[in-house]
Amino acid sequence: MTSDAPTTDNSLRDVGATFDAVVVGAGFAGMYMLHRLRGLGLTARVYEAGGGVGGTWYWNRYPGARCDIESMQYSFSFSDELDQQWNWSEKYAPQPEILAYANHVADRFDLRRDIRFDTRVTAAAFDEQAKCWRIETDRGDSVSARFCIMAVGCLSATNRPPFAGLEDFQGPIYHTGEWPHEGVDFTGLRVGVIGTGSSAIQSIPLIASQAAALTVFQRTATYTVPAWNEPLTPAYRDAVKADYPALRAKARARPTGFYFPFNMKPALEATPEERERQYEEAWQRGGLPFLGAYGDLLFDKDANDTIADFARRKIRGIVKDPATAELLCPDNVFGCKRLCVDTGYFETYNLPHVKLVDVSKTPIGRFTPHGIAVDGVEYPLDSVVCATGFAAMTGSFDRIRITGRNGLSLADKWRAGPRTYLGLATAGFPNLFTITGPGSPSVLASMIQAIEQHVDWLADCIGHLRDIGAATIEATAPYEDDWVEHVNEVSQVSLRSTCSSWYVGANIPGRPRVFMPYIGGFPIYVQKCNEVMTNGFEGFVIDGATMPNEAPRVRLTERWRVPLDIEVISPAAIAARRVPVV
Ligand code: N01
Repeated sequence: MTSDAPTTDNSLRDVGATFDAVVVGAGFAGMYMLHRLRGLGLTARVYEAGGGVGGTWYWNRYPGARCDIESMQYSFSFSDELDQQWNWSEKYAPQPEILAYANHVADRFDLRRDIRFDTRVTAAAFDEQAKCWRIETDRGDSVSARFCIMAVGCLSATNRPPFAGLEDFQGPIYHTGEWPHEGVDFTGLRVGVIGTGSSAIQSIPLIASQAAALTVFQRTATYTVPAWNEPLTPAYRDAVKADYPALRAKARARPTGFYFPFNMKPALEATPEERERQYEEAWQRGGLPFLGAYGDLLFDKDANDTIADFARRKIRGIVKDPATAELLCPDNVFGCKRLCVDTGYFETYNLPHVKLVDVSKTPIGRFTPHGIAVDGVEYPLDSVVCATGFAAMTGSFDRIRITGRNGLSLADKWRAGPRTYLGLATAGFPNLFTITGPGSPSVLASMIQAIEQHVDWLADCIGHLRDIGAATIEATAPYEDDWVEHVNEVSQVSLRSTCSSWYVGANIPGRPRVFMPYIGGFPIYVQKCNEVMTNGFEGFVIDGATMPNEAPRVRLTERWRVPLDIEVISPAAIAARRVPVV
């Protein structure tokens, strides 16, 4: 392996340099991957399109942006010292604090010297003769690397619908996922927000608190549960830190990769009174765990109807104008689209200057110079916020020209939907890895835990290849086909596969409809990854080894070998594939 990494200076370009690995992206995935590659003694270069680390948390600076997994769990778990030293201020940390954490990690582990910022990878092509990747950037870098590791994020490529007349609009148009760093002051302005997903739901109450008038354009009403966010007391933090490893272990044993109390009892076995009490208690605890009120909510439509009905009654109880309340009541499966977590979202529609416009039947017609026209009515606006989401899971790959063996382009291979083995690799693309790629739990788990598990597995894999002197590793088509089929099959037993969400690519016209993340549950997935490794990377072909492919030494992956939490994932639940996933 090479050791000729050039010195880093963001003004310098890498031309003709060779690295052991190139990592694309310096979000949490790219940062941790770099740390682990260094631990193996390898040379690595990270290219990052943004001006700093943090990925999602670098770009999504819209008002109200915060995590919706409790802060004490929404963080790296690989360093006890890091866990002990960092103090989260709130139950759900705001974006600036999560970004500060990412920067702290970058400093603490001295990551920046191997990261080139403001540099977007434009092309990556596998050189079959040299058995390496040739990688190019928009700043003129042209390098070679044995491994090319895509840490490009699942929700990074913004979706900007091509509304007619966009160029006519005289005011600014923002996207929540590419928010101006200097912030936006909406004071006294007439603001339009398009979309009612998580980003809109977090930002709308804060935009409404500044704007003179706010018009929300809603295509699909959204279920959202109150966060009940609050400051974290030192006593609470100390209590968690006193046994942090135990909390981390409990989280790993959960289908979601984060811990919260879960009730496995089926909703339909409870009496209506019991259900009401249970839902009310869960609502008062708030957040994503609301979906853990019963074990069958995402598997049985009748059970789901009971929680959906409860949520609609909550909306009608909060929103004073009955017509607006009805428009805000979703009629789809509860939790089918990603559940949202809010602070004062529905209450915002009681403000006299906030208006809801239904664009479900009559879509947005066009932007005019001074507003947006729907169904012949013009809504006057000074600025517009597109909270229109992302080309999820595969959009970030589409932005890079990726070419594997025999000139096969990844875009062509994935045209009918992404195809991967374990969400980690794809046949025809040796030594190309995808951190939290499609086909892995990724967005259905706590992202940072999902990232860490992938990175640890990849580090062990790369370490093993070095140990046996191998040149390449590549997923094989039959194993990939089986995995793709399994991902698809498991998704069918969940009600989640039934609606037009970004999980299936249906938020953007023309994308293939495929359930992209793996919904079988985090621990079951981890077990599969570990088995593949201990069986000598079953399903992969390893080429050029100078030593036998003996059972790999499991180094980092060991910490993911936790016993399944049988309280939550009972054998019966697995048999019925009733894996509760929030
Ligand atoms: O995007 P979305 P997001 N005309 O796709 C609407 C994570 N996240 O940025 O539902 C009119 O959810 C679209 O309508 P429809 C989280 O995983 C987490 O809000 O497609 N409307 C929808 O209402 C989340 O799920 C946090 O019919 C159009 C909205 O725009 C994911 O990121 C915070 C339209 C897009 O909602 C994405 O969330 C934020 C059109 N042409 C995000 N096109 C946390 O709390 C789209 N829409 C951690």
